[in-house]
Amino acid sequence: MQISKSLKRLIYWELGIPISLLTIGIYHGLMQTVYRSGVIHQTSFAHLDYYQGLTLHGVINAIVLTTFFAVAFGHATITFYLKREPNKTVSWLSFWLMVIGTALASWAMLSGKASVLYTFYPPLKGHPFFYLGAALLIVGSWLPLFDWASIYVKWKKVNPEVKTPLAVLGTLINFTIWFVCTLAVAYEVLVLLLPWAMGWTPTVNVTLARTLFWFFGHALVYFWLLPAYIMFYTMLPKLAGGKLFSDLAGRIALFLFLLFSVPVGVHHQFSDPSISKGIKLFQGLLTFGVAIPSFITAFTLAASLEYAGRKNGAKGLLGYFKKLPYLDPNRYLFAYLICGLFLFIFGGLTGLVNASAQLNNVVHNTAWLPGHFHMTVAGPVFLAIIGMSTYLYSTIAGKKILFPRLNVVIPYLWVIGILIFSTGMSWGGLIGEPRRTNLGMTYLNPKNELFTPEWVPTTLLALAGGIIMFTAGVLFFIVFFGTMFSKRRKESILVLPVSEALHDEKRIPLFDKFKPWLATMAVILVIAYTPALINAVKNTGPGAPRFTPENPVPVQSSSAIQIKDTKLLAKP
Ligand code: HAS
Repeated sequence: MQISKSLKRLIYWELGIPISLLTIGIYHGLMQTVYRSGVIHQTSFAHLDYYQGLTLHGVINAIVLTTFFAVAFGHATITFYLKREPNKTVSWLSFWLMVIGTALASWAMLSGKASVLYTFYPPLKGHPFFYLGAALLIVGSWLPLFDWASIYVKWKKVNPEVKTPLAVLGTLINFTIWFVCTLAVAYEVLVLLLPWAMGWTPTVNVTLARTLFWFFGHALVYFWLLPAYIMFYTMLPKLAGGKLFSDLAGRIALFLFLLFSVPVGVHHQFSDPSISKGIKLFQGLLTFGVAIPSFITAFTLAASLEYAGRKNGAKGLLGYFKKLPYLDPNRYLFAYLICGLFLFIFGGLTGLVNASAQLNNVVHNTAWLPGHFHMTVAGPVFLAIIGMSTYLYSTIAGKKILFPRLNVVIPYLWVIGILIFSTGMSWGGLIGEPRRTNLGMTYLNPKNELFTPEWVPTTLLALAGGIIMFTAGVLFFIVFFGTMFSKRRKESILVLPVSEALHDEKRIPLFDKFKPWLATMAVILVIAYTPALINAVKNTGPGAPRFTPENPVPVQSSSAIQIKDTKLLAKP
C-alpha cells in the first residue's frame, strides 16, 4: 500500500536514529569481551571507562534500539493491516519525546556522569538527565498505543465479526504490557531516583527501587520479544513457502503473554533477602507459566516449517529442514528469523534454569546470565529487529538492497558468534566467573594475586565470539546504510509478508477481545505484587548512601551522613 510522506519519514527516523547509535552499542559489546578476557588491564580505553561502556552497551542496545523499533514496527503493522495511518501529531510528538529523552540520557552516559548500567540499581547514582531521559523515552513510546487503540476500536465497529489480524493483536498486547510495566519504573524514576539524584533526598530505599525495577524489567524482555513473535507467526511461514499451522495457537500465546509477562519480576530477586520465600515461590511458578506461550510457539512454528518443507518437496521425517530457503537473497528475512528461532531454543532452556530457585543460586550474577540473554535479546530479538529494519527501510524508501548475498549471510555469522560467545559465558558462569566485572584488572591478570586461570579459556571463547559478532554487526551497518544511501530505486510501498493460516479456526470471541484478559491480568498482578511491595516497603533496611560502580565503599555525601548513616555508624 502507498503511505504518506510524513509516515515514511517518521519510520525512517525511528529506524535510522537507534541504528546509528547502535554503532556505539556494538563497539562497546566488543570492548566488554576485550576487557574481560584480560587482553587489556585498564579501567578505560579511548577515554571511555569500563562501566561507562557497559552502560552505553546495555542502554543503547536493549532499551533505545528496542523501544524505537517497537514503535516504528507498530506504526507499520497497524497501518498495513487496518489500512489507516496513525495520527501525525501524536506520532511526531511521541517521536520527539523519545529523541529528547535519548539525547539527555546519551549525554549523561557519554560524559561519564551516569555509569549506572542499564538496570540503574541504586545506590549507584546517575546524573538527573539520565533518569529524566529514560522517563521521556518511555512516555514518548506510550503515546502511539492510545492512537492505535482508537484506530482499532473504529475498525472493530465496522468489522465486528472479523478476527483481529494477529499482528494487530500482538502489537496492542505488547504495548499494553509495556504501558502497565512502565508505570512502576516511572514511579521508581520520578519518585525515588530523580529526587535522590537531585540531592533533595539523602538516601534511597534500595529494595523498593529494585522491586519496582523488576516489575518493569522482566515484562521488558517480552516487550522486546513480541515484535519478533509477530514476525514468526505472521511472516515466517509465508517466507518459508507454507502456511501458519494454527492461527488460534498464536492468539492463545499472545494473550498468555498478557497474563504472565509482568507478575514474574521477583525471579530476578531470588537472592534479595528482604522478599519472603512464599512470594519467590509463587512468582517462580508464574515464571514457568510464562514459558508456556513460548512452548506453544515452538511447536506451532515447527509444524508450520514442516508444512512448508513438505510443500517444497521434502521427504522423510526431518527432510523438511533441508527444503527451507535458508540462503535465498530475495527472502532474506527468513534467514534472520530462522537464525533467531534457533538461538532461542538455547536462550529459552537457559531461562528455565534461571527460573528454578535452587539452580538460580548457582548462576545468579555470574557470566551465565549474559550467556542466557545474548541468546534471547541478542538472538531472536536483535536479528528480527535488524532484518526487519533493512526490510522496512528498503520497501518504504523504494531502495534495492545493497549486497543482497552478503545480507543473507549476516544472521548466520551472528549465530556462530553468539553460540561461541554464549558457550564461553555460560561455561564461565558455571565455574563462578562473575558478570559485570572488568576481569582484566584482577582475575584475568597473571600479575595479580587474584588471577584465576580457569577463566582463561571461557573468556577467550567469549572474546572469539565477540569478534565474530562485531564483524557481523559491521557487515549489517554496511548493508543497512549502504542501502539507505544508494540510488538503486524500486517501487516505494509499505508491504509485509502475510502468512495464511493452515487451520484458520472460526472466530472465538474470547480470543478476540481484550476486556476479560485485562481483568485477569489485573487480578494476577494484584495477587503477585501486593505482598512483594509490602515486603519492599517494610524490610527496607537503612537507607543507602551513594556508591560508584568501581568501588564497594559508599561515597559519603554530607547530607547522607547527616541522616541515616549516623544510625548506621552507631551500630557495632
Ligand atoms: Fe530471561 C534474566 C528466566 C526469556 C532476557 N533474561 C534475564 C536477563 C535478560 C533476560 C536480559 O527466572 C538479565 C537481566 C539482568 O540484567 O539481570 N527468561 C527466563 C525465562 C524465559 C526467559 C523462564 N529472557 C527471556 C527472553 C529475554 C530474556 C525472551 C529477552 C528477550 N531470565 C530468567 C530469569 C532471570 C533472567 C529467572 C534472572 C536470573 C538472575 O538470577 O538474575 C522464558 O520466557 C523462556 C521460554 C522460551 C522457551 C524456548 C522456546 C523455543 C522457541 C524456538 C523454537 C525453534 C524452532 C526453530 C521451531 C521455552 C520458540 C527450529 C529451527 C531450527 C533450524 C533447528
